[in-house]
Amino acid sequence: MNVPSADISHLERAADYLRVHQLDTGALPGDYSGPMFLLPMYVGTLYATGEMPDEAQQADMVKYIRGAQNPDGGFGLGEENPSCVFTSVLNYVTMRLLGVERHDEDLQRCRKWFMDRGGALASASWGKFFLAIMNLYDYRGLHPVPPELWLLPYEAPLHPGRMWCHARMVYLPMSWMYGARAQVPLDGLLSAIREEIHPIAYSRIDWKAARDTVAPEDAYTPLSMPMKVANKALHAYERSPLKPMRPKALEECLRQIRYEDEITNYVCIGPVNKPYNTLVWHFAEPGGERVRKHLERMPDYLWSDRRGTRVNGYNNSQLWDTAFAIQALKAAKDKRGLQVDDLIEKAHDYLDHSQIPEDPPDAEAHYRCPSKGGWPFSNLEHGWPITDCTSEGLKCALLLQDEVKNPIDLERLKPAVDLLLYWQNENGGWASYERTRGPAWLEKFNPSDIFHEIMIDYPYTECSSAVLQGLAAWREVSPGDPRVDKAIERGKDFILSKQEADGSWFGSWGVCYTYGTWFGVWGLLAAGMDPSAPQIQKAADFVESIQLADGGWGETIDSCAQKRSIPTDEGQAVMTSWALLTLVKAGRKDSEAVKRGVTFLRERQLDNGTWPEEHIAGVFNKTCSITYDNYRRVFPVWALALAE
Ligand code: LAN
Repeated sequence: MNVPSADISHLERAADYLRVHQLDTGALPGDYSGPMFLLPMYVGTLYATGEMPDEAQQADMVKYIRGAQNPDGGFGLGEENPSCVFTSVLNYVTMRLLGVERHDEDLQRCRKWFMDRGGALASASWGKFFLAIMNLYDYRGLHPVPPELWLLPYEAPLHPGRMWCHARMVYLPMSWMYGARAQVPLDGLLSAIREEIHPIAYSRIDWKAARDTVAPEDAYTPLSMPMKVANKALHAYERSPLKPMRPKALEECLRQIRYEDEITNYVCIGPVNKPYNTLVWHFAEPGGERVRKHLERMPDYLWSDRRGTRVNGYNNSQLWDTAFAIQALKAAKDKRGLQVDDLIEKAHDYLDHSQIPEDPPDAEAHYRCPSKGGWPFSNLEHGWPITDCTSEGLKCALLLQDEVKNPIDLERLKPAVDLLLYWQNENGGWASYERTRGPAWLEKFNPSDIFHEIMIDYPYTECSSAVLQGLAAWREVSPGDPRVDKAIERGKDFILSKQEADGSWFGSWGVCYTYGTWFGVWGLLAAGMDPSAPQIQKAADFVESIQLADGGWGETIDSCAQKRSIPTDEGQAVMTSWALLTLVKAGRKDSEAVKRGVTFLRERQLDNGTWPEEHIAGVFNKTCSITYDNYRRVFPVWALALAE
């Protein structure tokens, strides 16, 4: 082991912070909030079921909403996004449901912002849909979400089973509620809100016209021609009194929902289908056992701190965060002699306990893949395995073989490797949860208005790189499997095909090119490319070219929607770390750029060992920002371990 004598007190402080905050399970807790439509759906669901949180929690939610309001009065899609009608109206409604009076100053500012743009009638379709459930919007003002799609043969490209699982699992309860025209009963408060969010009296609204009104702020993905044509046909179908397949379709939706609920222990795959599935059971079996089970798991999604209470973008991000922490700490131990055996041992426990032991029963009838050996993003109860999470889990398990008391047996890792191989797409890349199941033109039927590329599970640079790294680590301990060799070669070609002309890679799940390029470079190196290869040197040149004057790196969330790197005004610790990780592995450890980056990180560290909260570093579907709170506690450690 190479243990330099240099001062490592800054790394020790960073580790101390993690030590104090590590949970008994070994995981690291962290804020994973940011999308501004989640708390409204949560509160609306509790309001509908008559299970509103206690007063203290309600006040804490109001506190959060007020803090997230943009200076112009509106709310963004995510905390760091510019205002849009969708989340402005939903947060207005939420504050009202939480007991804030309509004359409240913040509410007035919010209302003015969305009224100037046409009120709730100009919201993206996801907002209108939720308002329809809450009886604040008429179902006639929605484009149909036909449950009958679930009865199509799987061969049909439009079968929901071919969609990206997140879109599929959100549109599933939506189809049921649309088909059943489910709505909470109108009460005094809802009647009042109805008149506050629309530009004209509720009874006079032209619902048909409202279907296609979308404020420019909400129309990131305007409806395509084919979608418009399809909507016309679907409306004709809705008008016909005879819908012979509807009862069967609704039954099929319930069957799928039941499966998702039970297999995830009522956690559900994400923060949208969780409240939606709860609502479905509230309407289908009011006061029933399923509603109770759902309500019990609602708080899994909450996050509270001094900024107030809000809803996370997943039930938590613990496996993901813990896997990166393991790799950062192990690097700091190996390269700098940091004493973190206790932390690593506990984190390994979490890893050990969150590997998925079995395939889901009757997987095919529910469009699920095998899961055995995989790792989820959050925890075992959630249980949906993900390509890159599985690979990060595998990497960590291999990394700690000689490190912990009870390393995960290699036999247990074989199914993880099989899963990774199974998930590879024909073009060599890996998508997020499943193989890509539908054609790219399905994106033309994206009805969301506001999210981009949600219809199918696309192969991503990040997921592909993570998997390559896992397979390469596996090959070290278990060489000679031609399936693995071939998968790595094909994966490498996929990553090369995604490199931009300037040497960078676009990041889909982190902001933005610093994230994508880190994965691009590490993926190619794992696949056996030499750091001196022109593609890697070009990537390093790109990274150096976007270093900021203060020695750090930083990109804004707009970089993701606009697909070009847009600098922040100051360096950001997390993005600086990604850049350093890239440069060091590209053979530039001794460069001036790396030295300045290291100084930047060291100077930015807080007394408590972490780094300041800064611009949001996570993103999804090109437009929505999401907080990865632990990134600022983990990535600087990793970068400093390797770069100093
Ligand atoms: C996530 C969270 C984890 C994330 C990573 C594993 C980090 C990534 O590498 C692959 C994609 C994935 C799994 C991911 C996909 C999109 C999610 C699920 C989210 C960003 C968390 C919330 C978001 C979900 C789609 C929000 C609901 C909105 C919809 C448009 C359906």
